[in-house]
Amino acid sequence: MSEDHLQKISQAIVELDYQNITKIVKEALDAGVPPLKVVLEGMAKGMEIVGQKYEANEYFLSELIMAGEVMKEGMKIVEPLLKDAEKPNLGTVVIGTVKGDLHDIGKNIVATLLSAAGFNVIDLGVDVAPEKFIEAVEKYNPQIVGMSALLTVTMPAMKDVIDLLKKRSLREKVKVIIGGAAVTPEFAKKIGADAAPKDAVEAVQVSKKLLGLS
Ligand code: B12
Repeated sequence: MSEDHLQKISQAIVELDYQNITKIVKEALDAGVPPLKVVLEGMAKGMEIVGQKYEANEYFLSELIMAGEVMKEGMKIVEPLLKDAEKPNLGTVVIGTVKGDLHDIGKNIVATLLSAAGFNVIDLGVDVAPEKFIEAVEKYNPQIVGMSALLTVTMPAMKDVIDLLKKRSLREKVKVIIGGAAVTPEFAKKIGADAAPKDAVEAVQVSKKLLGLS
């Protein structure tokens, strides 16, 4: 039953069904499908298929843009449900998508779940220059810096941020987590990040672990 709803959601993203995504997501939630499942096994799954279609030249840039809009529309319904009123204070996370990269759907989900878990999340947005990450670390004194990159060409910008943190003697003060479709634990190790959680759920678990909270 839950599978049918998730399949419908994923299909709505793939078919770029902006008109009906709200209704389809609401139906799933009303039927008791957990909000997190709606995001990760419904909408994110659909985005994966859209990416494959783009790679196969079945979809083009306009479809990528539309799919992003459909997912954002669906997120509007789910996001409030992921955020809890009563939360512990686990620390501060500064997060952003690195310079040159405009993908923010995954980063936003990570930010939402970290916030729902009790972290104070400072979201710097997209196309964030290394210097901006440093300024935010100096201003907000976070325990964790999170970086997102979806393009292989923008992944090196993550190393630029880590190098700049080292140069400013800030690296020891923060844990660094990175993510995005092409990011691997090996890459994280190579550039000197602390971890590369594969999705938003793991991002929360790993963040707590890095701070000795679980
Ligand atoms: C939607 C989309 C777009 C939208 C983005 C809209 C938006 N507001 O984000 C638009 C249309 C703008 C776009 C543009 C482009 N895109 Co695009 N896009 C995608 C697509 C289809 C889906 C991405 C997505 O949202 N996935 C859903 C989310 C939920 O998943 P996610 O981002 O991976 O996030 C999860 C994890 O990775 C992780 N995570 C993510 N960030 C972080 C951060 C931290 C700290 C942690 C811990 C975890 C974490 O947790 C998330 C949630 O579980 C992907 C295909 C794909 N399979 O990834 C291509 C894709 C990323 N795009 C691609 C390309 C080539 C482009 C363009 C260059 C196209 C062009 N010719 O112009 C431009 C580049 C623009 C730019 N400068 O950034 C390629 C990249 C190839 C590569 N390896 O470099 C992909 C892989 C498509 C493909 N198969 O070829 N794109």
